[in-house]
Amino acid sequence: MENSNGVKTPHNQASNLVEKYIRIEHLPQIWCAGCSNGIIMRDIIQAIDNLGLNKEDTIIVSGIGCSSRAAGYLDFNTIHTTHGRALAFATGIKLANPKLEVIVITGDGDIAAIGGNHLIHAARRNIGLTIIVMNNNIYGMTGGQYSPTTPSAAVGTTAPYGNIDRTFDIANLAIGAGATYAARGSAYHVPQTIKMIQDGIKHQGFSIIDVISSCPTYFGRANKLGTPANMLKWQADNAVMISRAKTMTPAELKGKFVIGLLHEELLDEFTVSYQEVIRRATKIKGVHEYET
Ligand SMILES: Cc1ncc(C[n+]2csc(CCOP(=O)(O)OP(=O)(O)O)c2C)c(N)n1
Repeated sequence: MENSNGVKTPHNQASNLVEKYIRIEHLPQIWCAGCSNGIIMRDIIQAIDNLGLNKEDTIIVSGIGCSSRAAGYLDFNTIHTTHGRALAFATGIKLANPKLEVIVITGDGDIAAIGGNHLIHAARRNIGLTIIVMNNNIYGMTGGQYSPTTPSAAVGTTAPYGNIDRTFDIANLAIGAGATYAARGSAYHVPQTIKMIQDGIKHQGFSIIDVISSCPTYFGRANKLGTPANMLKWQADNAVMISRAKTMTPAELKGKFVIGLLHEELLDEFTVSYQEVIRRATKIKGVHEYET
């Protein structure tokens, strides 16, 4: 859509994205007023649109949670699975047809608590999936229980006197497990996050983009973080670009979060290696005689 002068306005670009990629019949969505998940969902479809991906070959997989509801709103081939198991379903889809672009949308609880073991093994395999974490530091859907990314000392409904667990850094956890692309964005940093998602989709191997999101209803209210706008301002004020973070001391980085491309390397992708196994297995000469 264009305005009367033939210029594409941001509003019209957004309308185009809605018409192209949103299942209007599933609206209104369930997210609370002020939730950042809608911003991140828009980042995802903008990245897909920029890359010109074919809708039929783009598969969106999600688990369970507020964030995982995105799979229901997006007009691709989508599957809304079970809590924590999105990566198991995504792995099956990618292995069945490696040509598909398989994108997982998940929450911090879904990917790092109940789904934590799937995360480390999918990363270790370097399977070509793109994971986008809407990381709101809390279990939103079930009422604000603390999650693996709830900051130490923050309050949740299951930690009314303050969380005593140390938090997971999801991107670094994935890097440690073998992810070959890891980046961190935030709901506030829209253009940067769109670029990270695009690069993650293009990457040949396991990619994860940890996007800091805000949940004003549970996390914000319990921790007295103010309005949704205050929570976005917190992201703006406390994000540090990776290039700058490298020059800062741990004391200077305390309470901040690092954004940008955190890790990228090229290693054998799992479905490619698996095709090689199939090739060898189909050349069986006898029951115990395999080509080496
Ligand atoms: C096996 C199983 N255990 C627990 C639940 C309940 N449950 C649903 S969503 C959720 C937490 C979601 O948190 P997160 O993944 O961080 O997503 P958010 O809602 O914050 O986006 C839980 C515990 C469930 N549906 N299935």
